[in-house]
Amino acid sequence: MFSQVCKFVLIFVFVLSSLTGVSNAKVGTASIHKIAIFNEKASWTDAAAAKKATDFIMKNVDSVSSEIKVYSDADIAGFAKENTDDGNLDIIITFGYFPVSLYTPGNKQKEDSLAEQFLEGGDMFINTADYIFYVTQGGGANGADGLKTITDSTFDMWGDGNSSKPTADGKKYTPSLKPAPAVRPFKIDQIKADKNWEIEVVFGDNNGGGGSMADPIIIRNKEHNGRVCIALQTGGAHPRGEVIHEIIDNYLKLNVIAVDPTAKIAVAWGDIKRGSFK
Ligand SMILES: [Ca+2]
Ligand SMILES: [Ca+2]
Repeated sequence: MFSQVCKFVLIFVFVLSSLTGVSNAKVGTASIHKIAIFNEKASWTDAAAAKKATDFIMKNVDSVSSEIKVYSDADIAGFAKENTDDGNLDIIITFGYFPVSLYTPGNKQKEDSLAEQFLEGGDMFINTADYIFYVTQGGGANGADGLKTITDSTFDMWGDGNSSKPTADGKKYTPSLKPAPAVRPFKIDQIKADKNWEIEVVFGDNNGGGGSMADPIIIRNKEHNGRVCIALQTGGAHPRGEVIHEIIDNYLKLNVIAVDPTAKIAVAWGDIKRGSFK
């Protein structure tokens, strides 16, 4: 009943904002369209643990308007192509191994990889276990340059010995998150120093709030709205599926709206007025 009321309110607000041309970025309408999970290969976790986390996410996530599906390396390229620049927020989840079909190993695709296009279309990567974009076919063939190349930044995640505690937002949104090693964190000062990226939310850091090394965290690009989320980038057994599920359903569901909502609504309303709305 409550969710039905919520849906009604959201539809009402959407219609109202369409009519007035005003959009509230905190109000979402089915904000997440599709989720693709890649667990064919993993690093710093094993196939069985990645499968278990995948099952948990697929069983529990309820804020996706279209579908959640597991993709092979061969097929995930098609997912990325179909869902880039489609006006919806789509998510690719990885377990420390990055698919070859999205990014040719070795960082030769400087700007034109499917991974970078997906991100720059306003979509999102969530990664757990090993360093995001680092390990691929041939082991660490992308290395630390994978993150730099795909995000057009100088970010690194060398944080050996670091550990993470839930922040206030972590306690609020990700109750399954417990203090844990976080040896490949985002570095807060690097994000703040980059004119193109900003910190969206920190669920855990080395200080339990206001720290310098963050994991889990979501960063967002100010221009294209693409998001990168890391969650428990460390080895060993952790509640990876639970925390990712909570980030999606407790945080993203309430705080994220589809890509560039104002422009989209304006275009849609223009189409309605011109009688060309499809
Ligand atoms: Ca999309
Ligand atoms: Ca690039």
